[in-house]
Amino acid sequence: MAAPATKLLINNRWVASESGDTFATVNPATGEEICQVAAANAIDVEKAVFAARTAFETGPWRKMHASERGRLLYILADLIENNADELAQLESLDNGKPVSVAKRVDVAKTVACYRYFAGWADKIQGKTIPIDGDFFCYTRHEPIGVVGQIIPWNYPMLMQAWKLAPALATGNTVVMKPAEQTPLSSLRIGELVVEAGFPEGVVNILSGFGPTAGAAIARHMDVDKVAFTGSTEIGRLILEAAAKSNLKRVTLELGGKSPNIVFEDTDLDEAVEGAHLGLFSNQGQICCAGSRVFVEEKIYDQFVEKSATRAHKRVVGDPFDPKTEQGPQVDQAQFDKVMGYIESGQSEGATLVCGGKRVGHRGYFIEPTVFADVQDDMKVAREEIFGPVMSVIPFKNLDEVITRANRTDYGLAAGVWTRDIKKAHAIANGVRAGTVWVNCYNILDTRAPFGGFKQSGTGRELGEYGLQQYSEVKTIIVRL
Ligand code: TXE
Repeated sequence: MAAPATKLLINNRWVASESGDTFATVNPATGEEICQVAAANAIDVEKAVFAARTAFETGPWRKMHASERGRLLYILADLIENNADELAQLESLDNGKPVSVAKRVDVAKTVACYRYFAGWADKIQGKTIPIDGDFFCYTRHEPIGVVGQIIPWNYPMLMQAWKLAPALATGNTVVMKPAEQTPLSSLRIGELVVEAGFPEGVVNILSGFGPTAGAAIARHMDVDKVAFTGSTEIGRLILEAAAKSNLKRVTLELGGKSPNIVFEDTDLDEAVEGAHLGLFSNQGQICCAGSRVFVEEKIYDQFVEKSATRAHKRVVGDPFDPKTEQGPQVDQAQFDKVMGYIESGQSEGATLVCGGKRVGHRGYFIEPTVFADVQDDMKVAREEIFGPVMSVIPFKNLDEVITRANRTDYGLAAGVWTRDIKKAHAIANGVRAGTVWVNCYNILDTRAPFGGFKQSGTGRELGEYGLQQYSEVKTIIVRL
C-alpha cells in the first residue's frame, strides 16, 4: 500500500493546516498509530470555503456542460474501481472492518454510487407549468452553491460517496470533513478526484475534529447547505448553527433504534440469519441496525437459542484475515460506550445469553452479544448502542408490536419477517420509519432513497429523492 495522503485538499493542492497541527489516526485492531494527519481549524475552513465559492462563481465548473460533470464522475468511479484492493485495505486498516467486506460492500457500493449519480448529471430538468394567463412558466433546478459535508466513521468511503456524488452531479462545490477516526480513505479519494480532472476548488477535503473544523463549516455564512451524518446530538447542533448563521439548508442522517419484527409464521432459520446480519454487520456500527428484535411469543425461546448459537459462531478477529466476519469497534470511546451498555443490560435485569466480554488484550474487539428478556424501558432497548449487542424482546400480537415499535424518538428503519402478506403490509404501513424491509434487512441501494422519520433526521439521500436535496428550484415566468 502506498503512503496515504495526510494533508488537506484545498483548491486541488495538498497543504498543511495553517496551525501546523496534526493528529494521530489509529488502527483499531491494535490501538497503534497509523500516521499523523493534518488537523484543520476555522482558518483552513475559511480557505476551503473561499476556494469552493470561487470555483462555484467563476471557475470552469460553472460553465461546464452537465454531461461533462457526469463524465468526470464516471472517471472517478473507474479510478476507484481500478484501486479497489488498495482502498479496501486502507478502509480496513483505519476503520477495522474486515477487508473482504470493505471490498465487497464499501468499495463496490461506492463505485455504484458515483456511477449512478454520474448518469443523473445531464438528466436534471425542470417542468413547464400551464399557469393562468398569457405566460410561459418553467422551472430550472439549479445547484445550491457551496455545500459543507460532515461525515462519520462507520462507512467512511461510502458516506463520502453518498454526499459527494449527488452534490457534484447537480453542480455544487464541496467542503467536506471526514470523521477524525477515519480520514485516510476520504483523503485517498481526494487524490483520485484530482487525478480524474475535477477543476480547482470543486472538491475540498479537510481532515479534522468536529468542534473545530466541523462547527466552523456549520456556522459559516458562505456555506449554502450542510449535509451531515452522525449522532442525533450533533445533528441538533448543526441545525442550531444553521439557524443562527445564514439559514443554510440542512439535511441530517442521524441515529436509530430500529425494530426488526419476527412473526411465528416465518421461516425461522432465515429470520435468525436475517436478524443476525441486520444487527452484527459492520461490528454493529450501522445507523439502521435492527437493534430491537421483537419476536412473537410462540417462537421466542427457540429464536433466542438459535440467535445465541449463531452469534457464538461469528468469527471475530484480524480484519485482514479473509475468514473474519467481525473486526474491532472503531476506537476506545466506542468500545467503552458499548461495554457500558452491556453492563447496563445486565444490571437492569436482561438475560445475557451470549458474549458480553472483550476479545483479546489489544484493539477494540467485543464478543457478539445477545440479550434475552429485554423490556422496552431498559436502556439497551431505548438508546442507540452502535455495537454488536442484540436485544431480543417478546411480543404477543400485531397491533401491540406496532405500538411498541413506534415508541421511540427514532424512525430510521424497520424489518418484518412473515409469510403473511397482510401482516407484512400492516407493519410496512404502520411503522414510522424511513425504510421498511420485508423478509430481508439492510438492503441499501444507491437508486432507492434512505433517511429518517422523527429524530433520525431530515431529508433523504440516494436515488432521485436524494438528488432533489442538492438543488434549488427556480420558477421563471415569461409574458408572451
Ligand atoms: O458521532 P458524531 P461520534 C452515533 C452512534 C455513535 C454516536 C457517537 O450512536 O455511538 O453517534 O459517535 C463531526 N460540529 N453515530 O461521536 O460526534 C465529527 O467530527 C460539527 C451514528 O463519532 O456525531 C464527525 O465527522 N461537526 C451515525 C461527525 O460529526 C461535528 C454515525 C460524526 O460524529 C461536531 C456515527 C460539531 N460540534 C455515529 N462534533 C450514523 N447516523 O450512521 C462532531 N462532529
